[in-house]
Amino acid sequence: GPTPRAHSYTKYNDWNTVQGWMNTIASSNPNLISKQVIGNTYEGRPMTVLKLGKKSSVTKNAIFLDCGIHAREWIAPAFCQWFVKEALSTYGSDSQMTSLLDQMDVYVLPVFNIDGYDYTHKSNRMWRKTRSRKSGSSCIGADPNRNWNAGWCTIGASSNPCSDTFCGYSPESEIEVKNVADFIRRNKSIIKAYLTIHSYSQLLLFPYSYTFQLAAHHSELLKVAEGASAALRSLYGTSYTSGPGAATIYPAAGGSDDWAYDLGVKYSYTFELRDTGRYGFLLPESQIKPTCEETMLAVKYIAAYVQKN
Ligand code: ING
Ligand code: ZN
Repeated sequence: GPTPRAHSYTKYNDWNTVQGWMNTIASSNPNLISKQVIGNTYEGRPMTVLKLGKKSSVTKNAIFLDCGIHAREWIAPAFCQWFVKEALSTYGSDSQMTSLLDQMDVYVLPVFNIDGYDYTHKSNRMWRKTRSRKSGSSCIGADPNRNWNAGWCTIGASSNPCSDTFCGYSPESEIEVKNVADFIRRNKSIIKAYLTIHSYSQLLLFPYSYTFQLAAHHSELLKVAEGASAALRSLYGTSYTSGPGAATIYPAAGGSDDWAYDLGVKYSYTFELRDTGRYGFLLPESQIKPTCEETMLAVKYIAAYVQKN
């Protein structure tokens, strides 16, 4: 195949470059990283999860982190790559990261919607959905954040295959969603937190989005979100709003955080990273570093809380 471009943590790497980076980083850090393919995308690309953590003889609890459910939200995969780099480079020197990876594993899926991400690099920068096809419709793809079995397609989602928020033909009709849902179901006894990275709007959301009812753990989820947002703000003053999805952004059924929460993963959060609309999805590469640095503080805050609870 073609030679991958050089990987950079301060650039928006295309899929081939991310894939090459995963191979390199995993083989250079065998003591802290292992790779596993959890299935293939609709177009046949391997969905590779990086498991970060010190090897242990006892079963470790874990955090699941995914980025890039939506194809055009390029800062999200950039954050997952940054997280992996920071985890490796600060393990052994940063006491919090060391203790986190000693006690827990972090499963990182750097690009969830790989087919869509590839399409945004090659054909249409503003594509959001998957790239699945079905005979009978000329429209392509479903919204992978409307396709989970959580109030599926009841509110804030469309049953029109041509819509950008098409919920799909059934829950988990999108193979990428099915692959991740299967992985989380298989590991549900150990997964204590589910974190999913989107952009943009500077929000830290938690269940529910499919209903205005408050989650059973609403107060605790809000307290942790506010602590995480304060940690994030401490670096550059970037302001985040925290709250349940339905009331904070808009009601929307079939989202991954609601699904994970209803499965029993209590600490379930959706990040909407920078900015608030000046650049939107087209966040300049010059903002990758500050965005990732500040977001690390919020993710580490949540991880530390989960670790001690
Ligand atoms: N926002 C999310 C979306 O899928 C969201 C908001 C979060 C909806 C959680 C449902 C559940 O529309 C972006 N920017 O994608
Ligand atoms: Zn999104």
